[in-house]
Amino acid sequence: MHPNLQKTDKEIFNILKSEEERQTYGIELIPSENYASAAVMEATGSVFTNKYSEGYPGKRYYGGQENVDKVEQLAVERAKQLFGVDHVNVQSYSGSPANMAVYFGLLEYGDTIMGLKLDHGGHITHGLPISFSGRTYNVVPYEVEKDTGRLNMDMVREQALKHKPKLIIAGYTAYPRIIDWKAFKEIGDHVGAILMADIAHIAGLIAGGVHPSPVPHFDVITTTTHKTLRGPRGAMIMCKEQYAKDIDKAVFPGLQGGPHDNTTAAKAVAFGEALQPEFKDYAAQIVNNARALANKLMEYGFNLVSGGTDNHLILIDLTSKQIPGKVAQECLDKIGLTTNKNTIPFDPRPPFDPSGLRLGTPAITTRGMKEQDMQKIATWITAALEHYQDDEYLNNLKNEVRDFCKNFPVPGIKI
Ligand code: DSN
Repeated sequence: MHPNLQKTDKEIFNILKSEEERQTYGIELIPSENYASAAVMEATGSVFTNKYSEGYPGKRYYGGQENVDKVEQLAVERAKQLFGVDHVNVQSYSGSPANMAVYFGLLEYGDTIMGLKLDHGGHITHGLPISFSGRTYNVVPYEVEKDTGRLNMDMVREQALKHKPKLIIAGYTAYPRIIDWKAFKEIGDHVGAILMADIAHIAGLIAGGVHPSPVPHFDVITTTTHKTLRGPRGAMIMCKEQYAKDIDKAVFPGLQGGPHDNTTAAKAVAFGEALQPEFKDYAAQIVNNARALANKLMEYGFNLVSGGTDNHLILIDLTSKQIPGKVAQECLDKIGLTTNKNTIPFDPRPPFDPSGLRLGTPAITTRGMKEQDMQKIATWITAALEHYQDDEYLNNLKNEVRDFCKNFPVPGIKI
């Protein structure tokens, strides 16, 4: 594979081969990652990367758009069909610019926004003080409940009533439970707030019918396209018709220049894949795998934030194991299990060395792993963390993991 790269750029070729090895012989447990299909990668690497197309289909600032227009229209139509929304903008470069576009299009600087705190499971762009969102808007964050690690909608309502935000954000990066969209709608209606759902993590679960959809209740919905949705790196914004013009203007020319047409083509391919009946089975298996992994980890004595999972992700509170998140992540890296250290709600430790470890099942489910394989993964996690200072022991586990991975090919990689 990659014969041209091999000829012209040995350095990048070698690093790429090494990454293909890592992805093939390791177990990918970062909940925001996935393996895009070979078709999605072909579109990403296609000649559409050569084109400029500022504007929207039928209204561009450059010539030669007859194919790009078709690609973008297909991406939009497929996304509409997948999520049942009025309007879609598929040009956002990624999740953060998509969120920024919503604020830029629908708010004035200084308006009040309400999102879940980052260390409670929110996202940087939902109002972290040092991000553009925290510096540009008046942020009144909400939190999860201390005892349960879950959202308590009475607490959310209280915060909204107190501050009357112009925009309320729901949708998270480290929240393992079902989101009650309807309860947000009631709160939004009560205080007159615009509702924005950031479904980046769970878009594939919603498309696959295993998590409720915010579409009937929310005004604007952003999502990345590369997580559970299994497309290329990128994002899109969906909204009710009344916000369509403002959103489109905010994306272009408000924030962006030319869309990445190769990515748009790959988004269209991924949406086409997600419209196939087998995507529903995939989404259901992600959740079944996460539940099986969570149950086994709890059986082995791990504390999970919120006591388990309803979706694709698991947040382990390592406090009782007396091993910090950074050490745990590095230890698992040594045996080929890729995870990420993560804060837990009310974490006394700093974000770069927090008390938690975040795991997820989208990528391993793409490889065809099932519930029985989750038992093995839970056993490896437990054994590795119990022997985190024993390199020989960890090396033996690494070989076991490597052998196991040979049974599960990765889409688009031929070693
Ligand atoms: N970086 C993503 C995640 O890992 O959850 C969120 O943008």
